[in-house]
Amino acid sequence: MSIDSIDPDDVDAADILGSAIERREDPALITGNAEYTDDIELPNTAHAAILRSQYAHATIEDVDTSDAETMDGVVGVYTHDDLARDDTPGDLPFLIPVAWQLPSLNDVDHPMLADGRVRYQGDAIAVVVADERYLAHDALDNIDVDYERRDAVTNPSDALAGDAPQLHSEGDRNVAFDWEIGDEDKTDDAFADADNVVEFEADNQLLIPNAMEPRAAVADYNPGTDELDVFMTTQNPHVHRLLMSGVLGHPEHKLRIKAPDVGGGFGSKIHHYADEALVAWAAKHLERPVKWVATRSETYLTDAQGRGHETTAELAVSDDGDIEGFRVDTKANMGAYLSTFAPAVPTWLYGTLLSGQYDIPAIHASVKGAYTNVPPVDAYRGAGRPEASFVVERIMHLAAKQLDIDPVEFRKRNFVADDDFPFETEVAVVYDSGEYEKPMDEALEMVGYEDFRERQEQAREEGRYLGVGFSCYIEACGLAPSELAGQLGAQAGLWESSLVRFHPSGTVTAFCGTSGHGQGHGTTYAQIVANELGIPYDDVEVVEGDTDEIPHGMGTYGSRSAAVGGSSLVKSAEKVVEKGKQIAAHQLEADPEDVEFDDGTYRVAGAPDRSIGIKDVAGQAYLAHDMPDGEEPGLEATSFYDPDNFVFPFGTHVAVVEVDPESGEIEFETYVAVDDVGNQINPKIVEGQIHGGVAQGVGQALYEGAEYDDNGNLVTGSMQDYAVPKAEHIPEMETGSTVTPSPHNPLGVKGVGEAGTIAAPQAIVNAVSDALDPFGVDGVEMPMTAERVWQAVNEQASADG
Ligand code: MCN
Repeated sequence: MSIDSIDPDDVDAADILGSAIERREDPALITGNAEYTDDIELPNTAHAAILRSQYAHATIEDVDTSDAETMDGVVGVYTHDDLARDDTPGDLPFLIPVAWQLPSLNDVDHPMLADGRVRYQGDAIAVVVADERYLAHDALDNIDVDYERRDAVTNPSDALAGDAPQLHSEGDRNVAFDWEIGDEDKTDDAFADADNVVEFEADNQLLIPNAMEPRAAVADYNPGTDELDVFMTTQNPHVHRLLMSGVLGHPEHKLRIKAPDVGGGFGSKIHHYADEALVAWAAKHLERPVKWVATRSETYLTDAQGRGHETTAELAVSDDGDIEGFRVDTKANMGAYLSTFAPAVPTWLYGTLLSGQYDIPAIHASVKGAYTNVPPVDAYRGAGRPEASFVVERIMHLAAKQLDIDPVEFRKRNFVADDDFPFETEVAVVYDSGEYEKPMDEALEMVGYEDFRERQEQAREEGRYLGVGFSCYIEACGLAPSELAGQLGAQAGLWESSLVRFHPSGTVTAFCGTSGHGQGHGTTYAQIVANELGIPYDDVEVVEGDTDEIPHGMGTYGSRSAAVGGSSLVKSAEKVVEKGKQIAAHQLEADPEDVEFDDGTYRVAGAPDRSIGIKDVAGQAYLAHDMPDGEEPGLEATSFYDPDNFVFPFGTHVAVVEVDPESGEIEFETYVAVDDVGNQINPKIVEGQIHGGVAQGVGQALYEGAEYDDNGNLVTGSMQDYAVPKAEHIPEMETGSTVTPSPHNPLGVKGVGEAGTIAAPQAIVNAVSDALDPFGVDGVEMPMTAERVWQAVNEQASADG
């Protein structure tokens, strides 16, 4: 069952919001007419290449750049000392922590180029700028680095052990922070009296984001005006402008960040990396455009990675199957330095979701962040929420099994009840709205659960091992509510801004501070604005991703664009309609109080023939000789929209697999996803986001994982070693949806961009665990390669004697 796209010309204007119209972005993207950063060709551009540490941990005794500097065509070679000698950026750390405040945060310096020490394989040491790209790369081979190697540590539990190699001189040297949430005493009491305690222990492996387009930047400096333009692969241009302006000491108002078309990000292009800032610095220093495009190997070595948790958890459950307490202890890999949002991910974005869809009366979680010799670990699709959902839904599976209760019945027994919303959890958030049984029931129907156990039994008799796995996830997204985020400890407010501008001819440009990079905002935002203004969809153009054009913005991540950016557009459009009413009343010689607006037309109440369309009003706003008293010409409005809560999408995903215990192979029989993302602006785009998200979840469950050897060398440093799933590895998906509008925004929407990724891994792990129940296997570590599955079966067989 898949939704068909509709030609927008076939949709009545009144139905444009909520229609599955085809994405307007796609023709350019699939015909080679998109413009990515690497497509930008400025005259006299020089090219940068970055020398990266070959070791994960070493002292740098010396960097000799003399041979590289004398190569024909090399324009400059720079190390940390060169930056320090320059007025900008001097010796500044490049990270300005904008993320959540943590009293225990041990914030360490992160120089743009190594200052006598490298802490992960790929840490930047020097930058070469040359007339040609390949020359710059060749010159890297002529830089001589004298390293003294140190021991490396790549996982958090080893890094936190007493005898671990220490990464930094600051604080308790491998401890990034120590954080907790919930009520420890209440949770201890729940466990003291518990009938049953269910235990869980598992890693949530490190993942590498793998956007189609590698990170890239082109910087252009005008010494006459001091204007510095940086075109780059960013998900949040205004945030990058603020951070880069601080790092370079360049005035914010003379720095422009523009995101051309961006080929995916999945979180990895939110963060402020050294590389893009170095390109901007070099362009300014050389007074010449400079371009840098990461090689695929560089993205593997340096893009901020995701997940990286080691967790133990316990669930206290009564004999009747009521959950009474939940205790979680997590060690989170932060990598070598703190990336932009990193501290927020394993704390507030993780701990606050540990109640899942359940009414759990006592929860306590503690999280320790550890510095290790891997690249910085930060937000990657889902960011903290997949890790939370994984722990919750794995332990739900194990608890149902231990208590011998059907996993569906056990979940339903503990769901937050429909009439308990808004529901305040034990971990600091208030869920907005939900009806958790609905998607569960729809998914059960779709998967044919009624007959499944019988089929499973029959198959087992034939020597075939089928398993079903559930994931009833919840996520918190629409990242914004400034006040709430502040109460949770965020340093910066989060909101979104937009500008809706009528042109005199009656067409509209809608500007928004979010910055889509694959999510189809051009389509969905135009649907929103056309609907609000009652004008044809084709008359609305959407602009994002340019700090010179858009008033301000916080960017696209945390599935916030529809709920916050979209709502901001509603507010701006409402202001436009209101101003238009004054002008319409003036034109119609009526009292504005008597003028009504509907379907793009202003009418005098009770006199339907006295009317004027909003497009004509726009013409009058710019061209008329007189305006109503107190009104300025023009028809546009700006809004900064700040909601009062997050939105909480939810759903049930079900995987049905067959596992061959002889070979360890896993095959999908079906994968069902029923999601509730509130009202849907465009069901086709929603479905596409779920498909993409589930594909990444399948990747984590079965194929992907960043692996390091004992020396901290990345052994999965290319697409040959890091198994991004191909189309043939993704199951045929059946999607369904329920609709529970959020009361916290005017569109009633919840986010969808991360839902699939949050939901999928544990549905698949639970399905494999269910299939292997006859072999006594409770679970297999992700990625569940055939080898690991086979080993799990055989180890259990040996253990059983
Ligand atoms: N939408 C809708 N109805 C809803 C909710 C959303 O029609 N109820 C539409 C939106 O209007 C938007 C799309 O669905 O066109 C996604 O909206 P939203 O959930 O608000 O998420 P964002 O636009 O903020 O996108 C961020 C999210 C994240 S956090 C990651 S990571 C991710 C993702 O989106 N990275 C992506 N999806 C991606 N898709 C692509 N192609 N590439 C990425 O890098």
